[in-house]
Amino acid sequence: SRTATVAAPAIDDLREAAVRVLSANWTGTHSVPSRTLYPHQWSWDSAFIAIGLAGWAPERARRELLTLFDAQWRDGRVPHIVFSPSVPEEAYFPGPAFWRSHEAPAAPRAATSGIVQPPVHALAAWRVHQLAPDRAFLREIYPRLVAQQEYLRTHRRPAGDGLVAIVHPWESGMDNSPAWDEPLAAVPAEPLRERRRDITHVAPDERPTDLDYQRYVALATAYRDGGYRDDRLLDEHAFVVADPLFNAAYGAAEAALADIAAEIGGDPCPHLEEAEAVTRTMVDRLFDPARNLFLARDLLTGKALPVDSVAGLIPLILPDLPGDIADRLIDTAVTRFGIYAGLPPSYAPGGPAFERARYWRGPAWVNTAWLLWHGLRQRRAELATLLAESIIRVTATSGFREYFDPFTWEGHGCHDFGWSAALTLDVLD
Ligand code: 2M8
Repeated sequence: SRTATVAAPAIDDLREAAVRVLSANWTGTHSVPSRTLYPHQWSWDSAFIAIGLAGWAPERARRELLTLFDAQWRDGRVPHIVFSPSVPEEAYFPGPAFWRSHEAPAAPRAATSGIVQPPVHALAAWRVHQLAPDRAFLREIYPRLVAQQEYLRTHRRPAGDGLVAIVHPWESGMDNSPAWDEPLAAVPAEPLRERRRDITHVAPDERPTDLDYQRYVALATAYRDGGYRDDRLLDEHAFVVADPLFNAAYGAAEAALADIAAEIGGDPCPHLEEAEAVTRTMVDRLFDPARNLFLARDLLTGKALPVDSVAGLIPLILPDLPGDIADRLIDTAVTRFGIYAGLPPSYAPGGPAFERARYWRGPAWVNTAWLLWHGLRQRRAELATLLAESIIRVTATSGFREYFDPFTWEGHGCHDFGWSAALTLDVLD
């Protein structure tokens, strides 16, 4: 069995410890990623956390997703943060006073940010249903998931080439990935007027730099001051990028929506067609046959961003990915991301930007390992099992930390981190 390398009592302890973390992070309506560093609701964290809740608290799993979608904007966008009114402004920067969502016509009642994160929610909703079947839940969430995709399809394809664009590194979920170094260098940095809160919780050398933050804030300010509109992105915005992880999530969401539609008596065909179309476009536009990896593309310059990011392996979650491309990605995962030895690092070791403890510039993360596991299950079951074992061994060794040294497994970032606990539970069961 895939848990054979860890003694049975340790597995029970790990399961209990994961449940304790998720219970402590549950607020009554949703979960926080971390009580210290991230005290609000985050979009893709909630999707991963719902997966981990489904096995033992399915009502919470469904509530987690429904609470997030209660803050969906009228244009379909699902904000990357939903702010809790009970948490003081000073607890997180940039908070609700920065984003000023209420000034945007399409915004919901709750205060939110105005940007998005990878759309892994349809995948999560389907997995929640598989673990704890509930068609009424699927019927409730399906139209909201469709609207989320519709927003991306109609507002976020500025180049007209079928690729969905992100307008901020925060939208990728991999904030300071080396893949964003080149496009970010073109963004004018402005002095920060606010104090960063993140580095009061975590060592500065495990986080993005001040210069990164200056650019993050400048970009978010520009998008906000343009009313969070997407109609002139290529002419007016300074960061417009097609990311393989984001686009793979978008395509996998269509495949999951096909499953959901079939389950509730809807029509899966348009979703299947869209999933196939996205996959084809990604293979044409983002696959680099020399690196055997998908690369992000800067849509302002048209240039591919030649960086070995784990994001480039995530298209393995696309069910229609051609077998030869999948084989080449798996070869890269084994040879350059070392998945026989442990969890894939966020950025391949040996690259010039590699830093083993700095956030998305090298450390291994449980969510990207889980996505890879998910993508490998149908294709290479033995490798998927190995990854599941690695997730279990790393969190059993170092706890539910936010990220890990890819070689020593030493934990970094915050403690009691939601998706590390949730996704460990998922691979344990
Ligand atoms: C990190 O991002 C936030 C901004 O959204 C931050 O640095 O404050 C990322 O790791 C992101 O992927 C994650 O969703 C978020 C909360 O865990 O933290």
